[in-house]
Amino acid sequence: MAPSLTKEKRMSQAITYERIDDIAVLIAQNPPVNALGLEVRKGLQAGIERAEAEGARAVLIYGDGRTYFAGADIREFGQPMLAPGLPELCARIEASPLIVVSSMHGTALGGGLEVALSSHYRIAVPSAQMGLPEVNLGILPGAGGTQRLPRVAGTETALAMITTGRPIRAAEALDKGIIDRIAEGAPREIGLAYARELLETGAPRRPVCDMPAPQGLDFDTRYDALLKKNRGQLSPATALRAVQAACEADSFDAGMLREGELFTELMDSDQRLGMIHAFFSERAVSKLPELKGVAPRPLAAIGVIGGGTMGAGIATAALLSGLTVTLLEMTEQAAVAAKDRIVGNLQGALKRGKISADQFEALTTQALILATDYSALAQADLVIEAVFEEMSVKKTVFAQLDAVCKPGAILATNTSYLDVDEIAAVTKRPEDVIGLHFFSPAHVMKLLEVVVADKTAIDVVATSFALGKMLGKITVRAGVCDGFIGNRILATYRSCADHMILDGASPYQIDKAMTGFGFAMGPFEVADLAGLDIGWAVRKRLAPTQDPRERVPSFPDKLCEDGNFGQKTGKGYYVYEAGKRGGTPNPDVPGLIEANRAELGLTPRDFSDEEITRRYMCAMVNEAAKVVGEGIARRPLDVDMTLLFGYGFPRYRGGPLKWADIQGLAGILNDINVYAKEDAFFWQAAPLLQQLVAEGRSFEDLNRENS
Ligand code: T1G
Repeated sequence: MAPSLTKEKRMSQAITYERIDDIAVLIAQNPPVNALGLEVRKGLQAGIERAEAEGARAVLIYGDGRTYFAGADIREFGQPMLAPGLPELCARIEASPLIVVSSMHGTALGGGLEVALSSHYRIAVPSAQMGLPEVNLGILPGAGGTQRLPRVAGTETALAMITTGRPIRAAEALDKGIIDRIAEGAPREIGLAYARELLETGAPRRPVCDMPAPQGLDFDTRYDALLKKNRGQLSPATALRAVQAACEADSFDAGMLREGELFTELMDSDQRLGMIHAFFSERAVSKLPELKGVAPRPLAAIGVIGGGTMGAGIATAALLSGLTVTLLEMTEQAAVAAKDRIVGNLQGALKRGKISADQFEALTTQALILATDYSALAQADLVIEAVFEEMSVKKTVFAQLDAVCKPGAILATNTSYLDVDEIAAVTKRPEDVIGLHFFSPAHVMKLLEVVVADKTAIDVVATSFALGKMLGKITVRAGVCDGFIGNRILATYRSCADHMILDGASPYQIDKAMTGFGFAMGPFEVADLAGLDIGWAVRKRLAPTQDPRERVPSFPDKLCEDGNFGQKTGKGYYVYEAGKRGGTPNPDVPGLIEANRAELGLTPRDFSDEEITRRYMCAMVNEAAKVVGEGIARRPLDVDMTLLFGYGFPRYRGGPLKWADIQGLAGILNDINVYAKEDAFFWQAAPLLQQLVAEGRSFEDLNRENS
């Protein structure tokens, strides 16, 4: 007998109600990701109440479009939560006398999985993913996830999912008892079939809140380990305390109360502000108003010139994204060495399960082509030059490319500092020239700076952003200046660190202070990793045009003159022993510093970690404000994403300019003016910073005005 269908009715703007025989169906329609905003919550609550009032025997909840609920509506954060709140809605769903079934597809995340866990039965399509990623937003699951998930999946599984935020696939969720069934088909059909079966078999309601409290474990040890592992990010360790409450509280409701307290604590934290800013900024950074409606040029086959670490990394990233790569080297031997590097990178991807053995075979034998003659690049859609960082070498390469590449091919340079306009000028097609600044290792680091030169055509910019998306990069638009966005700001906060050393601090104290701030590595550990010879080459290049008022230490050069380039030579600011992680302070360094101070007649003084951090961050913010003020970066969020994805800036602080807003710009400007009394040349306050303080505005205001 055909099911009888009651005419559908919208319970709210985002939820549609249907009745199919004994089953009330609640369909979420809140694109793009069915976020659990107010209208969705109201609609679900009204739908449950209507189903009960109209004598339905079961309720099916599913999402239209690409996914089941992907969580609370993050845009509502920071505003007063309007009723029904998510915790109350989940309690209402769970308490319903009817059987409630959730049918999941796409990404059931955060509040979405919490709604499913408050349902009595859960079914999913095989490709569905589910998780509680709230810690990645600086918060924790606040609608019962920390209380219900450990009850259905056990404490260990719940802790792993909640403190990492990592989603799992349906098969694992079934194995862990998080869902009851996997079925092929559309969420509506599999959901209806499952609900009918449950009714026909007289399946009972199964509120998770009635399940026994989960098994406890040594939470204190885990808490400390989480704090250490997350370098000061609070949400994972705090979320652990909420799961602990699920195990130790006298009742489910008492556990929910504790979850709510901890949730509010994190919601009111600066870290939540930083991480939400990062969430929306990493999505906004590649959306440029000027690219609206601009069609990218075709992109199927690219060329890479230079097969060193950088070139090999770029080629690897391109191969992994499905592009054909012709790698040009000067000699057969160099080309073979480059291939070995690329094959090594791809073997890593194979080991991590990112590609299959067949894909590995195809990439290394078909998609990658080696060449030693420029003519091999004649048909490439885009060529990326990654040769030695020397202007004359770059110009020679671009003159050759100009001669051989087809009309419409994009000629890109991977320079880290050099003037892209000057490079473009050696070609007859400067409109086709652009900077594509990758970060080492290029197949791992997420950041790509697209450096737009004066004559670069807009569709070349659009194609570069399309390439960034293909490669899975966070792509940031930068203007031309020495070091573009990231390296220019790096040079400034590194100088600030060197100045503090001349005045009494030590490289090791500075590294400790900045790892305490949340960086994975301090500036001197990073310098040793990147190679001290790179900074040395930059200092030599800039020395002829240096302003005599600039404080320039000599100890870094002395270190290099002695052949100490960091990890690659086993010695730099630290000494590295083979097979050992990290280094130990190089005993020669203090002597070099003392000699430099004596040379300059400087008497060292003590620095606290707080002062070191404050000066370091003020230098970073001040230079970043100049970069935005000059239009090298379009918006402050462009700088924040550059530092997050290219320079290890702690995500939970949102980026240097978000940090500055949270700290208060007036205080930062005041400190800069105080420091300027010691060194008026270095500490010249950025005009934009002065303007924002004078107008009582913030960097966030600029983000809003320019998005
Ligand atoms: N709220 C509001 N907007 C959202 C959103 C959300 N939860 N998720 C995505 N968007 C927007 C996003 O900004 C973008 O907008 C568009 O949707 C497409 O997203 C109590 C409080 C779901 C895996 O953390 O991880 O529940 O840029 O580009 O790559 O415990 O979005 O087009 O204008 O990312 O396919 C927990 C966050 C919330 C999931 C899809 N949930 N979202 O990825 O598309 S906290 C999350 C994602 C919570 C409760 C707590 C991803 C995605 P625009 P997109 P995608």
